[in-house]
Amino acid sequence: MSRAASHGGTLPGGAAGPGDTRDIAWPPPPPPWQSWRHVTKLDPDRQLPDRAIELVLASGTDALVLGGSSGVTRQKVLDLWDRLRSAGCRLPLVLELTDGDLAIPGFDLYWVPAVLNTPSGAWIFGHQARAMSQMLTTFGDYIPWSILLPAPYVVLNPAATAARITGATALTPSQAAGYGGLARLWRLPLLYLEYSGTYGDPELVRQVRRAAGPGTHLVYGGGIDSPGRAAEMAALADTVVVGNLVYHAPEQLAATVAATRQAPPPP
Ligand code: 1GP
Repeated sequence: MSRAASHGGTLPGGAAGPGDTRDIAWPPPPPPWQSWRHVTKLDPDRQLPDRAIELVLASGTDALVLGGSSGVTRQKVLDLWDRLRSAGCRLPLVLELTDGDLAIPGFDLYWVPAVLNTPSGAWIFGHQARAMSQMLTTFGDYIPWSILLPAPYVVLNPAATAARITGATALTPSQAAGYGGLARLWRLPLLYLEYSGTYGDPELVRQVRRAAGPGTHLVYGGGIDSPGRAAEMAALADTVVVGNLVYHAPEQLAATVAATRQAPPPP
């Protein structure tokens, strides 16, 4: 049995995405996400000028993640995806699957988020189980398991929307390291330290990196708005994510990519 067939063959109806009606093998092989050093996050709920899209695509970033903490709808994702395709995007596209309604076929990879440091179990697995149930009902054998990736978050900026929604609170470096140790214990392939909107504590990232061990891919996001910050976090985390800069000063994104590439990978 071919790889595609073993995972479900072609898409129902042969749809590959907006405007594309060819049959395609589904799912494609997972992209080499472990080698991505710099990822750019685009929020389908935010206005993004054409010029900013051009600068993102020219920046040298390794991949694009489409996602946001609130207001993301299926139509907004499709609209942004269409704009990226129209602009000639050839980068791997990741969709953050925060809701069953966002289960849109055709992305290269899907991050299925959970927030680990929340007092509410609903944000750890409750919403995800409901979304998964919906997907099992809707897509059944067509669920592309090989390109679904768990994205467990530790949310570290109490002022961020994700923290306010989930009740996540600030952590000391040693408290955060506990989540790194749990990631190692549970063999989590990825752990996302999310400071969205503010620059994080390098010492906390260092301690989490050490606790998580080599088997967990550490992602850092938050407040990277200069080459210096990109370099500092890229030396501590396997992947750095840049979001807000695209909306405030997209012409500076390429410099964060260059700094990330020059930084030594974390020990
Ligand atoms: C957001 O981690 C990303 O989910 C990036 O954070 O928007 O602060 O760059 P910023």
